Order: sequence, then structure tokens, then C-alpha cells
Amino acid sequence: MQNFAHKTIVNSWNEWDPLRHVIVGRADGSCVPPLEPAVDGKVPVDSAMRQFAGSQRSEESIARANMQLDDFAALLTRRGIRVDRPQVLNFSEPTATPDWQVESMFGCMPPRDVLLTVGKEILEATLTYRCRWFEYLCYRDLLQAYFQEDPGMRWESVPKPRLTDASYRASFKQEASTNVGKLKLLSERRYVTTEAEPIFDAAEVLRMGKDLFVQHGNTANLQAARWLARHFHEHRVHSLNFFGDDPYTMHIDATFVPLRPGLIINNPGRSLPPKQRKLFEINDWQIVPSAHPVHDLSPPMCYSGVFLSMNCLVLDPKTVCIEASEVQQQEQMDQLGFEVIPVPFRDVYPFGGGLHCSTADVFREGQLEDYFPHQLPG
Ligand code: DAV
Repeated sequence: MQNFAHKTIVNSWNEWDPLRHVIVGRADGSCVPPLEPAVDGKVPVDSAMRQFAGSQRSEESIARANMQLDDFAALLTRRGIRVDRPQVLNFSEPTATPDWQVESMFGCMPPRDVLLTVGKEILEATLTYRCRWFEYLCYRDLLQAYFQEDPGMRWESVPKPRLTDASYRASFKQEASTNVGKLKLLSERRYVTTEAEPIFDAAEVLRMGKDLFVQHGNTANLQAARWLARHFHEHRVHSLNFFGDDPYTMHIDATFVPLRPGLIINNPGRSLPPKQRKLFEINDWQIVPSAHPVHDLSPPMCYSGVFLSMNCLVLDPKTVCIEASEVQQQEQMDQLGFEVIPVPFRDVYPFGGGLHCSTADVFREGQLEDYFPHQLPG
């Protein structure tokens, strides 16, 4: 295997080409998100997490998560993939802009939420939580180094958002707490974020060559899709909605996960409307319901759903990392023709996600390709 460790190349056009360089997050100092408007879109009113809002997670849970993150990083390194790690800040400090203040920051476990790599560009997303406003700082040393080492790298940042109360739907918490309100929110495509300004977490964006897909939901608004379309003007940017019975959704990577050209697994509880499926159908993409998770519940103090089982890291179109206890998902991958690498990772889940969330691409071999040559009018 060629060793790329000596040379930095920023280049990644999709979610499946052979991975050569990646950032893996850290759990150090992570805090439970403080109570702020965005949290209403993820943490139900009766969740135990609310009573720990803004406090640092236990040293013991941090140590366990870091052990799994370090083991995962070592596994990738052994396979010839270069791994970088973010810089830890004092996340327990209160944080503020002229518009607001919150009790604490968040952490730097899920780099996927912060950095969006499209070709030779790494774009810093806005994020949608106030406590995550400064999270880009954890990656600045790395990005500065890549910028210096790869003369072709483009380093960009989305305009920093205000995140005033106008960016959030004040009635969301109340509406989401009843069944009728829940259904109404879902059917009207109303989320905790409003359209006051472009805001999104990078984990809402799927990269599939010339086409970028952005989930419209609690952590990305339609303005963000418009901003991305104008910014990546040589791409085609599509906004997707998924329908299920859960209004507390976040990030596309436990919902709709491309594995290789022509193949996507889809969370069976969150389906794509027929109109939006059409683009995949006319281009002969197969959308397969993902396997069921082994676990009925997420680990304690975790705000992600059990379908983190499908939140996998594809190393190349034949190899995929799946959480070690998720045997049903492993079995499905095996049937789909993948070599499966089981990775113990449940201790990391509470810190903001699974194997895809905890990573951000720097370099995948391969080029820009058009996987959707047939487009729909409009
Ligand atoms: O459905 O709870 C969490 C994914 C975090 N990046 C979920 C998705």
C-alpha cells in the first residue's frame, strides 16, 4: 500500500472512495449541551440529559470514550490511513457573542458536524447550537497546516451566524411534546431552526460527486441549502426531507447513508418522499432499508437515536467499519458484498455520534464524477 503520510493532499468528493487521511475526534472535556433553543430539537422535555445541561461529562465516561476513539484511530493508522486529531479547548468555559451567552461549549468528538470537505475545499460549517459556535477553533491548527502543505487546498468558512432567538422556533418544545403537535410539525416541515439566516451542521450534507444532498431539518435550514448551492456553483445541491414519527432528528448520517456508487441504506423509520426518491430511481440507485439496530436504547446520556448502527465509515467501496455489537448491520453489509471491520464504539455515542460522526475526511483517492447524469426538470 502506498504511504501518503509524508504529503498532505486535501481531496474528497464522496463518502466511499479509498480513504487516505482523516480527522478523528476526541472526547476530552466534553460537556452536555447547555439549555439553549437549538437543544429543543434534539433533547425531549423529559430527557434526563436536561438536568446535566452545561456540565462536563464524567471523567470516567470521557476516559472510556477516548479509549475507543484512540483504538479506532490506531486501527485506521494500521491500514495506512493518516489520522489527525483536533485540539481540545476548555469546553467548560461559558461562551458568548454580543448576541447571547451560554454556560458551556460542547466538545470536539464529532468533527463531521464542523468540517465539510468537497474536493480540494474544506468548509467550516456554521453549526446550529450556540454552544458549538467556536468549535471551529479546535480544527484551526490542522487547517492552517493543510493550507500550508497543499498549495491547492481551498480553506473556506460560511458567514458566522448571529444565532439570536430569531433563528429558533420558540414554540417547538411545546409543539413537539404532544402527539398531535409532533405530527403537525413533521407534516408541515417545521423544525426548531427558522429561516432567519443560513445555518447548518456539516453532517447534514452528503457528498456524492457532482451532487450534494442536504437534509432540511432541525440542524440545517433551506437558506443553508441555498447558500451551499451558490457557493458550490458547479455542483447540484438538493434539499431532502425525511418523514417518520420522530421530530427530534438531527444529521443525515443515521438516516441516509451511501455505501458505493448506486447503493444507499435508508433508516426504515425515516423515508424519503416519492418525489425526492425519483432522482435516485432514474439514475439506477438502489435505496435499501438498513438493518435493525441490535439495541433498543441508546447508552445513557446519549442524545442520538439507536440507528447510529448505520452510521458507518466506508474505507473504500468494498470495506466498511461498523460498530462491534451491531451484528445485524454487519450481516447486511456482508450480504451487500462488503468486508466488515467491527469497531467497538458505544462508549463514544453519548459524545455526539458514531463512526461517521467522529471522523472528517481530508483525503480520499478519486475524482469528481457525475453519479446522477439524469436530472429532473427544475
Ligand atoms: O438520529 O439521532 C445522530 C447523528 C449524529 N451525528 C440521530 C442522529
